[in-house]
Amino acid sequence: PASAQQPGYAAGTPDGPGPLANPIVTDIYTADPATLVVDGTAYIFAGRDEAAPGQQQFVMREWQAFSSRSPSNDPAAWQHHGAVLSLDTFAWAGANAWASEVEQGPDGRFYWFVSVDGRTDNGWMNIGVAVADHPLGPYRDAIGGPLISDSTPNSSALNIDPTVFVDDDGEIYLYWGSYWEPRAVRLRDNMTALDGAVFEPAGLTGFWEAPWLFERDGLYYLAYASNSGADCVTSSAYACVRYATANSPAGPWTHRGVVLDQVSSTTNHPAIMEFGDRWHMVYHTADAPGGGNFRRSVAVDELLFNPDGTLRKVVQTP
Ligand code: FUB
Repeated sequence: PASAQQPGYAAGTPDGPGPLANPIVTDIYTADPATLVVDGTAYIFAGRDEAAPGQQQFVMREWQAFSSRSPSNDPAAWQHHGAVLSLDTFAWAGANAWASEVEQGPDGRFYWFVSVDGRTDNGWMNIGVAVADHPLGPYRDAIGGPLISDSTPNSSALNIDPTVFVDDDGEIYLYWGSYWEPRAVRLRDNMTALDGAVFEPAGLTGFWEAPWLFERDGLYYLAYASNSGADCVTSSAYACVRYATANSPAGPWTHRGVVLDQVSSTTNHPAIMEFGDRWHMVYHTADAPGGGNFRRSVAVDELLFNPDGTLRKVVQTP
């Protein structure tokens, strides 16, 4: 039962999830969370869904930031910093402030990798990079154009959903992709240039989109949205989160199963964070009042590991 798995996780009540629980933000709609922990502060960076009620398309123009020194699914645990990055930062971008991730580079600065449309239609997504001296900005365009685009050799069918990981040995990896085409490449120390060729990581069974790469006790994990398999979804319109493990951030990966079931929104998008002695799964749902597939809201739940390093399935706190 959830209360046994997650003792005291929700700060809403001493007995577990209470009225002050997911989604963590309800005054605006937020999606595609990314997490970062710096100097004892947890950050969530998320896109903002601005579709009107009933509008069946993404309307996303900016990214919002939240911080906490005691992260949980209690909305009161999170300070809201507003829009700290928008399409305006990228002079070459036209629309679609889709999924993103902030990672601290070897130079100590913060690099925000974003999915954006280079034009004003929905067909040409790119990965851009912004940089700042502080997680909350101010950010500026680090390149002046896309890091990854359709013209990047061997790029994905849809170049979205970047996840960046700086390993202890200094090697840096970027994973991204959608439409069943995961892609990976090493980055140079400056975080803004490719170091070698784009490759297709092996072993990511059922990959759809939304990769999240992290490491724990020398084992590498890649969580990702999948829209296939009876263990995953009731229909391919929805997605669960599967995960795979590897002995190297380059793979090859071994699929380990589903860590987060289908959620109430069609899209699913994981971010995973260690804070203190707890790990957290951050994702989005359609659960907020007035919510929907294009009016999503960020949720937080505890992520638990088995003694052998495999992941227990996340219990979704309503
Ligand atoms: O929010 C727009 C797109 O939907 C994201 O880039 C995907 O991960 C999915 O959540």
